[in-house]
Amino acid sequence: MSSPTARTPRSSTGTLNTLTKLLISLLCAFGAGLVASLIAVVVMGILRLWTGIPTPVELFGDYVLKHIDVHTFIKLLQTFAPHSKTTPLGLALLGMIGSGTLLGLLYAALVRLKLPLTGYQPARREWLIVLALTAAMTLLAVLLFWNELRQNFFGLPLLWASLSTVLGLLATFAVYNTMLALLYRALLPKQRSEETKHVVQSKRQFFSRLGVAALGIGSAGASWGLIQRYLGQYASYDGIKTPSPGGVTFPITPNDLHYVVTQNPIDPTTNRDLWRLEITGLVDRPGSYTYAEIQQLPSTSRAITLECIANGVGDRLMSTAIWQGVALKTLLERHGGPRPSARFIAFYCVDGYNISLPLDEVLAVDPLLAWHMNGSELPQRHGFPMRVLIPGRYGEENVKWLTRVELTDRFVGGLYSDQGWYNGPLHTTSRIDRPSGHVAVGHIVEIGGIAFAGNRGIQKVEVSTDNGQSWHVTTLQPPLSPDSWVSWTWSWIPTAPGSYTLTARATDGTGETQTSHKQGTVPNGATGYHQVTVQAG
Ligand SMILES: Nc1nc2c(c(=O)[nH]1)N[C@H]1C(S)=C(S)[C@@H](COP(=O)(O)O)O[C@H]1N2
Ligand SMILES: [Mo]
Repeated sequence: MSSPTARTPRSSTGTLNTLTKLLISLLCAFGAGLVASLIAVVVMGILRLWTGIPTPVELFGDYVLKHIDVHTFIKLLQTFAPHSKTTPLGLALLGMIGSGTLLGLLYAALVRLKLPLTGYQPARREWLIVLALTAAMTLLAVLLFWNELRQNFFGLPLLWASLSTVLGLLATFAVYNTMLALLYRALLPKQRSEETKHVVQSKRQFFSRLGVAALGIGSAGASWGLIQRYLGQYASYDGIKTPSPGGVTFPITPNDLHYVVTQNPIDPTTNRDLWRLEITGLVDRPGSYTYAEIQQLPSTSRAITLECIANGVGDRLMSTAIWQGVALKTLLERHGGPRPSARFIAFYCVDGYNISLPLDEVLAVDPLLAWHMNGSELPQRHGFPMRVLIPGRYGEENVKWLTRVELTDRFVGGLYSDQGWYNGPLHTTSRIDRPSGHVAVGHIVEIGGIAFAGNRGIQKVEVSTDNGQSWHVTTLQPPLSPDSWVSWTWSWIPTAPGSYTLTARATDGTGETQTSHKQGTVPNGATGYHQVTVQAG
Protein backbone atom coordinates (compact mmCIF):
# COMPACT_ATOMS: atom_id res chain seq x y z
CA MET A 1 0.00 0.00 0.00
CA SER A 2 1.29 3.40 -0.77
CA SER A 3 1.16 6.23 1.62
CA PRO A 4 -1.55 8.95 1.24
CA THR A 5 1.07 11.55 0.32
CA ALA A 6 2.29 9.41 -2.56
CA ARG A 7 -1.23 9.18 -3.99
CA THR A 8 -1.71 12.93 -4.08
CA PRO A 9 0.03 14.15 -7.24
CA ARG A 10 2.88 16.43 -6.31
CA SER A 11 3.68 19.35 -8.48
CA SER A 12 5.93 22.33 -8.60
CA THR A 13 2.86 24.55 -8.75
CA GLY A 14 0.80 22.49 -6.39
CA THR A 15 1.36 25.04 -3.69
CA LEU A 16 0.71 28.11 -5.86
CA ASN A 17 -2.20 30.28 -4.98
CA THR A 18 -4.95 31.23 -7.42
CA LEU A 19 -3.54 34.64 -8.23
CA THR A 20 -0.14 33.23 -9.18
CA LYS A 21 -1.81 30.59 -11.33
CA LEU A 22 -3.79 33.29 -13.06
CA LEU A 23 -0.64 35.30 -13.72
CA ILE A 24 1.19 32.25 -15.09
CA SER A 25 -1.77 31.50 -17.36
CA LEU A 26 -1.85 35.07 -18.59
CA LEU A 27 1.85 35.10 -19.30
CA CYS A 28 1.73 31.77 -21.15
CA ALA A 29 -1.36 32.86 -23.12
CA PHE A 30 0.41 36.06 -24.05
CA GLY A 31 3.51 34.18 -25.22
CA ALA A 32 1.49 31.59 -27.12
CA GLY A 33 -0.61 34.34 -28.74
CA LEU A 34 2.47 36.23 -29.86
CA VAL A 35 4.27 33.21 -31.33
CA ALA A 36 1.06 31.91 -32.98
CA SER A 37 0.56 35.36 -34.55
CA LEU A 38 4.10 35.40 -35.92
CA ILE A 39 3.59 31.95 -37.42
CA ALA A 40 0.32 33.18 -38.97
CA VAL A 41 2.24 36.10 -40.49
CA VAL A 42 4.62 33.62 -42.11
CA VAL A 43 1.67 31.66 -43.52
CA MET A 44 0.01 34.75 -44.96
CA GLY A 45 3.31 35.98 -46.38
CA ILE A 46 3.90 32.69 -48.15
CA LEU A 47 0.34 32.65 -49.50
CA ARG A 48 0.71 36.25 -50.71
CA LEU A 49 4.05 35.85 -52.44
CA TRP A 50 3.64 32.36 -53.89
CA THR A 51 -0.08 32.12 -54.66
CA GLY A 52 -1.09 35.78 -55.07
CA ILE A 53 -3.69 35.52 -52.28
CA PRO A 54 -4.07 38.92 -50.57
CA THR A 55 -3.11 39.09 -46.90
CA PRO A 56 -5.71 40.03 -44.25
CA VAL A 57 -3.60 43.15 -43.73
CA GLU A 58 -4.08 44.24 -47.35
CA LEU A 59 -7.78 43.35 -47.27
CA PHE A 60 -8.13 45.47 -44.16
CA GLY A 61 -6.30 48.36 -45.86
CA ASP A 62 -8.54 48.15 -48.94
CA TYR A 63 -11.60 48.03 -46.72
CA VAL A 64 -10.52 51.15 -44.82
CA LEU A 65 -9.66 53.04 -48.03
CA LYS A 66 -13.19 52.48 -49.36
CA HIS A 67 -14.77 53.66 -46.12
CA ILE A 68 -13.02 56.99 -45.68
CA ASP A 69 -13.78 60.17 -47.57
CA VAL A 70 -11.41 61.87 -49.98
CA HIS A 71 -10.26 64.44 -47.38
CA THR A 72 -9.37 61.81 -44.79
CA PHE A 73 -7.64 59.89 -47.58
CA ILE A 74 -5.48 62.89 -48.50
CA LYS A 75 -4.74 63.57 -44.82
CA LEU A 76 -3.57 59.99 -44.36
CA LEU A 77 -1.41 60.24 -47.50
CA GLN A 78 0.23 63.36 -46.10
CA THR A 79 0.61 61.99 -42.58
CA PHE A 80 2.47 58.90 -43.77
CA ALA A 81 4.37 60.50 -46.68
CA PRO A 82 6.72 59.48 -48.20
CA HIS A 83 5.77 55.93 -47.18
CA SER A 84 2.03 56.46 -47.56
CA LYS A 85 1.35 52.84 -48.43
CA THR A 86 3.92 50.88 -46.47
CA THR A 87 3.71 52.68 -43.11
CA PRO A 88 -0.06 52.15 -42.70
CA LEU A 89 0.33 48.54 -43.85
CA GLY A 90 3.18 48.04 -41.39
CA LEU A 91 1.05 49.50 -38.61
CA ALA A 92 -1.85 47.28 -39.61
CA LEU A 93 0.50 44.29 -39.50
CA LEU A 94 1.68 45.25 -36.03
CA GLY A 95 -1.96 45.72 -35.05
CA MET A 96 -2.71 42.24 -36.34
CA ILE A 97 0.16 40.72 -34.37
CA GLY A 98 -1.02 42.69 -31.32
CA SER A 99 -4.60 41.49 -31.68
CA GLY A 100 -3.36 37.93 -32.18
CA THR A 101 -1.38 38.23 -28.96
CA LEU A 102 -4.39 39.56 -27.06
CA LEU A 103 -6.60 36.86 -28.58
CA GLY A 104 -4.32 34.43 -26.74
CA LEU A 105 -5.83 35.79 -23.54
CA LEU A 106 -9.35 35.25 -24.86
CA TYR A 107 -8.39 31.70 -25.76
CA ALA A 108 -7.03 31.12 -22.25
CA ALA A 109 -10.27 32.45 -20.77
CA LEU A 110 -12.28 30.13 -23.01
CA VAL A 111 -10.35 26.93 -22.33
CA ARG A 112 -9.86 27.63 -18.57
CA LEU A 113 -7.16 24.98 -18.15
CA LYS A 114 -6.60 23.88 -14.56
CA LEU A 115 -3.02 24.25 -13.38
CA PRO A 116 -0.91 22.26 -13.25
CA LEU A 117 -1.67 20.45 -16.50
CA THR A 118 -1.50 16.72 -16.92
CA GLY A 119 -0.08 16.65 -20.44
CA TYR A 120 1.00 18.41 -23.61
CA GLN A 121 -1.82 17.23 -25.86
CA PRO A 122 -4.81 19.59 -26.16
CA ALA A 123 -8.04 17.86 -25.15
CA ARG A 124 -11.18 17.55 -27.27
CA ARG A 125 -12.65 20.65 -25.72
CA GLU A 126 -9.61 22.71 -26.71
CA TRP A 127 -9.77 21.44 -30.27
CA LEU A 128 -13.44 22.36 -30.42
CA ILE A 129 -12.59 25.87 -29.28
CA VAL A 130 -9.85 26.03 -31.94
CA LEU A 131 -12.42 25.00 -34.50
CA ALA A 132 -15.00 27.49 -33.27
CA LEU A 133 -12.48 30.37 -33.17
CA THR A 134 -11.21 29.54 -36.66
CA ALA A 135 -14.75 29.46 -38.02
CA ALA A 136 -15.70 32.68 -36.25
CA MET A 137 -12.58 34.57 -37.39
CA THR A 138 -12.95 33.39 -40.99
CA LEU A 139 -16.64 34.26 -41.05
CA LEU A 140 -16.02 37.68 -39.57
CA ALA A 141 -13.25 38.42 -42.09
CA VAL A 142 -15.37 37.19 -45.01
CA LEU A 143 -18.31 39.36 -44.00
CA LEU A 144 -16.18 42.42 -43.30
CA PHE A 145 -14.02 42.09 -46.43
CA TRP A 146 -16.83 40.84 -48.68
CA ASN A 147 -16.11 43.47 -51.33
CA GLU A 148 -12.35 42.95 -51.17
CA LEU A 149 -12.22 39.18 -51.52
CA ARG A 150 -12.28 39.12 -55.32
CA GLN A 151 -8.63 39.98 -55.86
CA ASN A 152 -5.68 37.82 -56.71
CA PHE A 153 -2.27 39.10 -57.66
CA PHE A 154 -1.65 36.32 -60.16
CA GLY A 155 -4.85 37.25 -62.01
CA LEU A 156 -7.33 34.51 -61.12
CA PRO A 157 -10.85 35.25 -62.41
CA LEU A 158 -13.06 36.87 -59.78
CA LEU A 159 -14.93 33.81 -58.54
CA TRP A 160 -11.74 31.76 -58.14
CA ALA A 161 -10.01 34.74 -56.61
CA SER A 162 -12.76 35.09 -53.99
CA LEU A 163 -12.67 31.38 -53.22
CA SER A 164 -8.91 31.31 -52.85
CA THR A 165 -8.95 34.41 -50.66
CA VAL A 166 -11.49 32.71 -48.35
CA LEU A 167 -9.34 29.58 -48.27
CA GLY A 168 -6.30 31.74 -47.52
CA LEU A 169 -8.09 33.38 -44.58
CA LEU A 170 -9.21 29.96 -43.36
CA ALA A 171 -5.68 28.57 -43.57
CA THR A 172 -4.15 31.57 -41.80
CA PHE A 173 -6.67 31.48 -38.96
CA ALA A 174 -6.56 27.67 -38.66
CA VAL A 175 -2.78 27.73 -38.31
CA TYR A 176 -3.00 30.57 -35.80
CA ASN A 177 -5.58 28.87 -33.58
CA THR A 178 -3.95 25.44 -33.79
CA MET A 179 -0.59 26.89 -32.84
CA LEU A 180 -2.24 28.83 -30.03
CA ALA A 181 -3.68 25.62 -28.54
CA LEU A 182 -0.40 23.70 -28.86
CA LEU A 183 1.88 26.48 -27.66
CA TYR A 184 -0.30 27.42 -24.72
CA ARG A 185 -0.15 23.81 -23.52
CA ALA A 186 3.58 23.66 -24.17
CA LEU A 187 4.21 26.70 -22.00
CA LEU A 188 1.95 25.97 -19.02
CA PRO A 189 3.41 24.18 -15.98
CA LYS A 190 2.74 20.44 -15.81
CA GLN A 191 1.89 18.06 -13.00
CA ARG A 192 4.53 15.66 -11.80
CA SER A 193 3.57 12.10 -12.40
CA GLU A 194 4.88 9.19 -10.39
CA GLU A 195 6.01 7.13 -13.39
CA THR A 196 8.50 9.57 -14.85
CA LYS A 197 11.48 10.92 -13.06
CA HIS A 198 11.40 14.51 -11.92
CA VAL A 199 14.52 15.53 -13.86
CA VAL A 200 13.10 14.07 -17.06
CA GLN A 201 9.89 15.97 -16.56
CA SER A 202 11.52 19.29 -15.87
CA LYS A 203 13.85 18.77 -18.81
CA ARG A 204 10.87 18.14 -21.05
CA GLN A 205 9.16 21.26 -19.75
CA PHE A 206 12.31 23.30 -20.23
CA PHE A 207 12.84 22.11 -23.78
CA SER A 208 9.24 22.64 -24.79
CA ARG A 209 9.43 26.22 -23.55
CA LEU A 210 12.73 26.65 -25.32
CA GLY A 211 11.05 25.23 -28.44
CA VAL A 212 8.27 27.82 -28.25
CA ALA A 213 10.85 30.60 -27.89
CA ALA A 214 12.81 29.23 -30.86
CA LEU A 215 9.64 29.05 -32.93
CA GLY A 216 8.90 32.63 -31.98
CA ILE A 217 12.35 33.83 -32.99
CA GLY A 218 12.32 31.70 -36.14
CA SER A 219 8.95 32.95 -37.31
CA ALA A 220 9.84 36.54 -36.46
CA GLY A 221 12.93 36.11 -38.66
CA ALA A 222 10.94 34.46 -41.42
CA SER A 223 8.31 37.23 -41.22
CA TRP A 224 11.06 39.81 -41.56
CA GLY A 225 12.44 38.00 -44.59
CA LEU A 226 9.01 37.81 -46.21
CA ILE A 227 8.38 41.50 -45.53
CA GLN A 228 11.70 42.36 -47.19
CA ARG A 229 10.74 40.22 -50.16
CA TYR A 230 7.35 41.93 -50.32
CA LEU A 231 9.00 45.36 -50.20
CA GLY A 232 11.38 44.21 -52.93
CA GLN A 233 8.40 44.08 -55.28
CA TYR A 234 7.09 47.45 -54.12
CA ALA A 235 5.59 49.58 -56.91
CA SER A 236 8.07 52.42 -56.36
CA TYR A 237 7.21 53.83 -59.80
CA ASP A 238 3.82 54.97 -58.48
CA GLY A 239 3.49 58.69 -59.19
CA ILE A 240 6.24 59.02 -61.81
CA LYS A 241 5.52 61.86 -64.20
CA THR A 242 6.14 62.41 -67.88
CA PRO A 243 9.03 64.84 -68.43
CA SER A 244 9.37 67.36 -71.25
CA PRO A 245 13.11 67.42 -71.89
CA GLY A 246 14.22 70.90 -72.97
CA GLY A 247 10.62 72.10 -72.74
CA VAL A 248 9.41 69.75 -75.48
CA THR A 249 6.65 67.24 -74.86
CA PHE A 250 6.77 64.16 -77.08
CA PRO A 251 3.41 63.87 -78.89
CA ILE A 252 3.51 60.14 -78.10
CA THR A 253 4.95 59.27 -74.71
CA PRO A 254 7.38 56.32 -74.78
CA ASN A 255 6.09 53.52 -72.53
CA ASP A 256 8.82 53.92 -69.95
CA LEU A 257 8.07 57.65 -69.63
CA HIS A 258 4.29 57.27 -69.32
CA TYR A 259 3.06 58.47 -65.95
CA VAL A 260 1.98 55.77 -63.51
CA VAL A 261 -0.59 55.79 -60.74
CA THR A 262 -1.55 52.69 -58.82
CA GLN A 263 -3.50 51.99 -55.66
CA ASN A 264 -1.36 48.92 -54.97
CA PRO A 265 1.77 48.57 -52.84
CA ILE A 266 2.65 45.73 -55.25
CA ASP A 267 1.03 45.58 -58.67
CA PRO A 268 -0.43 42.32 -59.91
CA THR A 269 1.74 40.03 -62.02
CA THR A 270 -1.07 38.52 -64.03
CA ASN A 271 -0.45 34.98 -65.20
CA ARG A 272 -1.65 34.75 -68.80
CA ASP A 273 -2.80 31.14 -68.40
CA LEU A 274 -4.91 31.82 -65.30
CA TRP A 275 -6.35 35.12 -66.49
CA ARG A 276 -9.73 35.45 -68.22
CA LEU A 277 -11.77 38.33 -69.57
CA GLU A 278 -15.40 37.79 -68.56
CA ILE A 279 -18.44 39.52 -70.05
CA THR A 280 -21.28 39.16 -67.57
CA GLY A 281 -24.47 40.69 -66.21
CA LEU A 282 -27.25 42.20 -68.30
CA VAL A 283 -25.82 41.19 -71.64
CA ASP A 284 -27.59 38.89 -74.06
CA ARG A 285 -24.95 36.13 -74.13
CA PRO A 286 -22.36 36.22 -71.34
CA GLY A 287 -18.97 34.72 -72.13
CA SER A 288 -15.29 34.66 -71.39
CA TYR A 289 -11.99 34.81 -73.23
CA THR A 290 -8.52 33.45 -72.63
CA TYR A 291 -5.43 35.55 -73.23
CA ALA A 292 -4.94 33.90 -76.65
CA GLU A 293 -8.58 34.51 -77.56
CA ILE A 294 -8.53 38.25 -76.88
CA GLN A 295 -5.65 38.62 -79.33
CA GLN A 296 -7.97 37.25 -82.02
CA LEU A 297 -10.66 39.89 -81.40
CA PRO A 298 -11.07 42.57 -84.08
CA SER A 299 -8.88 45.43 -82.98
CA THR A 300 -8.36 49.11 -83.65
CA SER A 301 -5.65 51.60 -82.61
CA ARG A 302 -6.02 55.12 -81.37
CA ALA A 303 -3.95 57.76 -79.60
CA ILE A 304 -5.55 58.44 -76.22
CA THR A 305 -4.22 60.82 -73.62
CA LEU A 306 -4.56 59.84 -69.97
CA GLU A 307 -4.60 62.33 -67.15
CA CYS A 308 -4.83 61.56 -63.44
CA ILE A 309 -7.42 63.51 -61.48
CA ALA A 310 -4.54 64.31 -59.11
CA ASN A 311 -2.75 66.17 -61.92
CA GLY A 312 -2.37 69.77 -60.83
CA VAL A 313 -2.56 72.64 -63.31
CA GLY A 314 0.69 72.55 -65.32
CA ASP A 315 1.72 69.21 -63.85
CA ARG A 316 2.84 66.02 -65.57
CA LEU A 317 0.58 63.16 -64.52
CA MET A 318 -0.52 63.19 -68.14
CA SER A 319 0.74 61.15 -71.10
CA THR A 320 -0.32 59.88 -74.49
CA ALA A 321 0.02 56.43 -76.03
CA ILE A 322 -1.26 54.61 -79.07
CA TRP A 323 -3.55 51.99 -77.63
CA GLN A 324 -4.61 48.93 -79.56
CA GLY A 325 -7.51 46.73 -78.61
CA VAL A 326 -11.12 45.85 -79.17
CA ALA A 327 -13.76 48.58 -79.12
CA LEU A 328 -16.16 48.04 -76.21
CA LYS A 329 -19.09 48.40 -78.64
CA THR A 330 -17.72 45.64 -80.87
CA LEU A 331 -17.15 43.36 -77.90
CA LEU A 332 -20.68 43.87 -76.53
CA GLU A 333 -22.16 43.28 -79.99
CA ARG A 334 -20.42 39.89 -80.09
CA HIS A 335 -22.42 39.05 -76.97
CA GLY A 336 -25.77 40.13 -78.39
CA GLY A 337 -25.52 43.64 -76.92
CA PRO A 338 -26.83 45.02 -73.62
CA ARG A 339 -30.24 43.91 -72.39
CA PRO A 340 -32.79 46.75 -72.21
CA SER A 341 -32.51 46.87 -68.40
CA ALA A 342 -28.73 47.52 -68.52
CA ARG A 343 -28.06 51.07 -67.35
CA PHE A 344 -24.54 50.92 -65.95
CA ILE A 345 -21.31 49.26 -66.85
CA ALA A 346 -18.83 48.02 -64.26
CA PHE A 347 -15.20 47.12 -64.92
CA TYR A 348 -13.50 44.82 -62.40
CA CYS A 349 -9.77 44.25 -62.08
CA VAL A 350 -7.56 41.53 -60.67
CA ASP A 351 -6.20 43.92 -58.00
CA GLY A 352 -9.70 44.40 -56.56
CA TYR A 353 -10.09 47.83 -58.17
CA ASN A 354 -13.34 48.51 -59.98
CA ILE A 355 -15.33 51.39 -61.39
CA SER A 356 -18.81 51.85 -62.74
CA LEU A 357 -20.36 54.49 -64.97
CA PRO A 358 -23.63 55.06 -66.87
CA LEU A 359 -23.60 52.76 -69.90
CA ASP A 360 -24.82 55.30 -72.45
CA GLU A 361 -22.18 57.86 -71.40
CA VAL A 362 -19.47 55.24 -71.71
CA LEU A 363 -20.61 53.92 -75.09
CA ALA A 364 -20.84 57.50 -76.40
CA VAL A 365 -17.07 57.98 -76.13
CA ASP A 366 -16.15 54.70 -77.85
CA PRO A 367 -13.90 53.09 -75.20
CA LEU A 368 -11.15 50.61 -76.01
CA LEU A 369 -10.18 47.44 -74.20
CA ALA A 370 -6.50 47.49 -75.04
CA TRP A 371 -3.76 44.85 -74.95
CA HIS A 372 -1.10 46.82 -76.81
CA MET A 373 0.54 50.11 -75.86
CA ASN A 374 2.64 51.89 -78.48
CA GLY A 375 3.00 48.64 -80.39
CA SER A 376 4.23 46.48 -77.53
CA GLU A 377 2.46 44.16 -75.17
CA LEU A 378 0.80 46.12 -72.37
CA PRO A 379 3.49 46.62 -69.69
CA GLN A 380 2.70 45.14 -66.28
CA ARG A 381 2.51 48.53 -64.58
CA HIS A 382 0.05 49.76 -67.19
CA GLY A 383 -2.35 46.85 -66.74
CA PHE A 384 -1.14 43.66 -68.44
CA PRO A 385 -2.88 41.86 -70.04
CA MET A 386 -5.78 44.25 -70.67
CA ARG A 387 -6.91 47.73 -69.67
CA VAL A 388 -9.81 50.03 -70.38
CA LEU A 389 -9.54 53.44 -72.00
CA ILE A 390 -12.54 55.71 -71.63
CA PRO A 391 -11.76 58.91 -73.55
CA GLY A 392 -12.72 62.10 -71.76
CA ARG A 393 -12.52 60.62 -68.27
CA TYR A 394 -9.78 60.99 -65.69
CA GLY A 395 -7.25 58.18 -65.31
CA GLU A 396 -9.08 56.66 -62.34
CA GLU A 397 -11.85 55.46 -64.69
CA ASN A 398 -9.33 53.86 -67.07
CA VAL A 399 -8.89 50.60 -65.23
CA LYS A 400 -5.81 48.40 -65.55
CA TRP A 401 -5.57 44.60 -65.15
CA LEU A 402 -9.17 44.28 -66.34
CA THR A 403 -10.81 40.89 -65.79
CA ARG A 404 -14.57 41.44 -65.91
CA VAL A 405 -17.01 43.66 -67.76
CA GLU A 406 -20.44 43.60 -66.16
CA LEU A 407 -23.62 45.31 -67.30
CA THR A 408 -25.84 46.26 -64.38
CA ASP A 409 -29.03 48.12 -63.59
CA ARG A 410 -27.40 50.10 -60.78
CA PHE A 411 -24.23 52.02 -59.95
CA VAL A 412 -21.70 49.63 -58.41
CA GLY A 413 -19.22 52.18 -57.05
CA GLY A 414 -15.51 51.73 -56.52
CA LEU A 415 -12.57 52.99 -54.49
CA TYR A 416 -12.40 56.60 -55.64
CA SER A 417 -16.09 57.18 -56.30
CA ASP A 418 -16.84 55.79 -52.82
CA GLN A 419 -14.34 58.28 -51.39
CA GLY A 420 -16.15 61.06 -53.21
CA TRP A 421 -13.77 61.94 -56.04
CA TYR A 422 -15.39 63.54 -59.08
CA ASN A 423 -16.06 61.06 -61.88
CA GLY A 424 -17.53 63.20 -64.62
CA PRO A 425 -15.96 64.48 -67.85
CA LEU A 426 -12.42 65.77 -67.29
CA HIS A 427 -11.74 69.51 -67.26
CA THR A 428 -10.10 71.31 -70.18
CA THR A 429 -6.49 72.11 -69.39
CA SER A 430 -3.43 73.66 -71.02
CA ARG A 431 0.22 73.69 -70.03
CA ILE A 432 3.22 75.87 -70.90
CA ASP A 433 6.32 73.70 -71.41
CA ARG A 434 8.71 76.42 -72.65
CA PRO A 435 10.35 78.83 -72.18
CA SER A 436 11.49 78.89 -68.59
CA GLY A 437 13.99 81.00 -66.69
CA HIS A 438 15.62 83.65 -68.87
CA VAL A 439 14.73 84.85 -72.35
CA ALA A 440 16.56 87.33 -74.60
CA VAL A 441 15.04 90.75 -75.33
CA GLY A 442 14.62 91.45 -79.05
CA HIS A 443 14.86 87.81 -80.10
CA ILE A 444 12.16 85.34 -81.09
CA VAL A 445 11.15 83.17 -78.18
CA GLU A 446 8.96 80.19 -78.90
CA ILE A 447 6.26 79.69 -76.29
CA GLY A 448 4.89 76.17 -76.48
CA GLY A 449 3.06 73.48 -74.64
CA ILE A 450 0.13 71.11 -74.78
CA ALA A 451 -3.60 71.35 -74.24
CA PHE A 452 -6.13 68.64 -73.51
CA ALA A 453 -9.90 68.34 -73.21
CA GLY A 454 -10.43 64.56 -73.44
CA ASN A 455 -12.76 63.48 -76.23
CA ARG A 456 -14.01 67.04 -76.71
CA GLY A 457 -10.79 67.94 -78.50
CA ILE A 458 -9.08 71.33 -78.60
CA GLN A 459 -10.32 74.11 -80.87
CA LYS A 460 -8.02 76.91 -79.82
CA VAL A 461 -5.18 77.75 -77.43
CA GLU A 462 -4.37 81.34 -76.50
CA VAL A 463 -1.37 82.69 -74.73
CA SER A 464 -0.79 85.93 -72.83
CA THR A 465 2.55 87.54 -71.94
CA ASP A 466 1.05 90.32 -69.83
CA ASN A 467 -0.67 88.34 -67.10
CA GLY A 468 -3.92 87.88 -69.01
CA GLN A 469 -4.58 91.42 -70.28
CA SER A 470 -4.14 90.55 -73.94
CA TRP A 471 -4.32 87.14 -75.62
CA HIS A 472 -2.71 85.71 -78.78
CA VAL A 473 -4.08 82.75 -80.69
CA THR A 474 -1.40 80.06 -80.98
CA THR A 475 -0.66 77.60 -83.77
CA LEU A 476 -1.94 74.08 -83.13
CA GLN A 477 -0.36 70.88 -84.38
CA PRO A 478 -2.98 68.51 -85.80
CA PRO A 479 -4.03 66.18 -82.97
CA LEU A 480 -3.05 62.50 -83.22
CA SER A 481 -6.68 61.58 -82.58
CA PRO A 482 -9.89 63.21 -81.32
CA ASP A 483 -8.98 61.84 -77.86
CA SER A 484 -5.42 63.09 -77.55
CA TRP A 485 -3.74 66.25 -76.41
CA VAL A 486 -2.48 68.82 -78.93
CA SER A 487 0.80 70.74 -79.12
CA TRP A 488 0.66 74.49 -79.52
CA THR A 489 3.28 77.20 -80.20
CA TRP A 490 3.46 80.95 -80.48
CA SER A 491 6.41 83.15 -81.37
CA TRP A 492 7.05 86.01 -79.02
CA ILE A 493 9.62 88.79 -79.13
CA PRO A 494 10.08 90.36 -75.69
CA THR A 495 10.64 94.06 -76.28
CA ALA A 496 11.76 95.28 -72.88
CA PRO A 497 13.74 93.73 -70.05
CA GLY A 498 11.80 92.65 -67.00
CA SER A 499 9.65 89.96 -65.54
CA TYR A 500 6.84 88.49 -67.66
CA THR A 501 4.03 86.20 -66.57
CA LEU A 502 3.02 83.86 -69.38
CA THR A 503 -0.49 82.43 -69.23
CA ALA A 504 -2.21 79.85 -71.43
CA ARG A 505 -5.88 78.99 -71.89
CA ALA A 506 -7.57 76.44 -74.12
CA THR A 507 -10.97 76.25 -75.75
CA ASP A 508 -12.40 72.76 -76.23
CA GLY A 509 -14.09 71.35 -79.33
CA THR A 510 -17.52 72.44 -78.09
CA GLY A 511 -16.35 76.07 -78.03
CA GLU A 512 -16.07 76.30 -74.26
CA THR A 513 -12.96 78.03 -72.88
CA GLN A 514 -11.33 76.51 -69.82
CA THR A 515 -12.29 78.18 -66.58
CA SER A 516 -9.92 80.62 -64.91
CA HIS A 517 -11.33 79.56 -61.55
CA LYS A 518 -8.42 78.23 -59.49
CA GLN A 519 -9.21 74.92 -57.89
CA GLY A 520 -6.93 72.23 -56.46
CA THR A 521 -7.04 68.59 -57.49
CA VAL A 522 -9.05 67.36 -54.48
CA PRO A 523 -11.79 66.21 -54.95
CA ASN A 524 -12.98 67.51 -58.33
CA GLY A 525 -9.82 67.81 -60.42
CA ALA A 526 -7.74 70.96 -60.82
CA THR A 527 -8.87 73.99 -62.82
CA GLY A 528 -7.38 77.42 -63.55
CA TYR A 529 -4.78 78.80 -65.92
CA HIS A 530 -1.19 77.62 -66.00
CA GLN A 531 1.24 80.50 -65.54
CA VAL A 532 5.01 80.67 -65.91
CA THR A 533 7.16 83.66 -65.01
CA VAL A 534 10.28 84.40 -67.10
CA GLN A 535 12.92 87.11 -66.92
CA ALA A 536 13.71 88.98 -70.13
CA GLY A 537 17.10 90.61 -70.31
N1 LIG B 1 -6.86 48.17 -61.59
C1 LIG B 1 -6.45 49.44 -61.43
N2 LIG B 1 -6.69 50.33 -62.39
C2 LIG B 1 -6.28 51.61 -62.25
C3 LIG B 1 -5.64 52.05 -61.08
C4 LIG B 1 -5.39 51.08 -60.08
O1 LIG B 1 -4.80 51.36 -59.03
N3 LIG B 1 -5.81 49.79 -60.28
N4 LIG B 1 -5.29 53.38 -60.95
C5 LIG B 1 -6.06 54.33 -61.78
C6 LIG B 1 -5.54 55.69 -61.78
S1 LIG B 1 -5.92 56.65 -60.43
C7 LIG B 1 -4.94 56.24 -62.89
S2 LIG B 1 -4.53 57.87 -62.93
C8 LIG B 1 -4.61 55.41 -64.08
C9 LIG B 1 -3.14 55.51 -64.40
O2 LIG B 1 -2.82 54.70 -65.49
P1 LIG B 1 -1.30 54.51 -65.88
O3 LIG B 1 -0.56 54.12 -64.64
O4 LIG B 1 -1.26 53.48 -66.94
O5 LIG B 1 -0.82 55.84 -66.37
O6 LIG B 1 -4.94 54.05 -63.86
C10 LIG B 1 -6.16 53.85 -63.21
N5 LIG B 1 -6.51 52.47 -63.28
MO1 LIG C 1 -5.47 58.81 -61.00
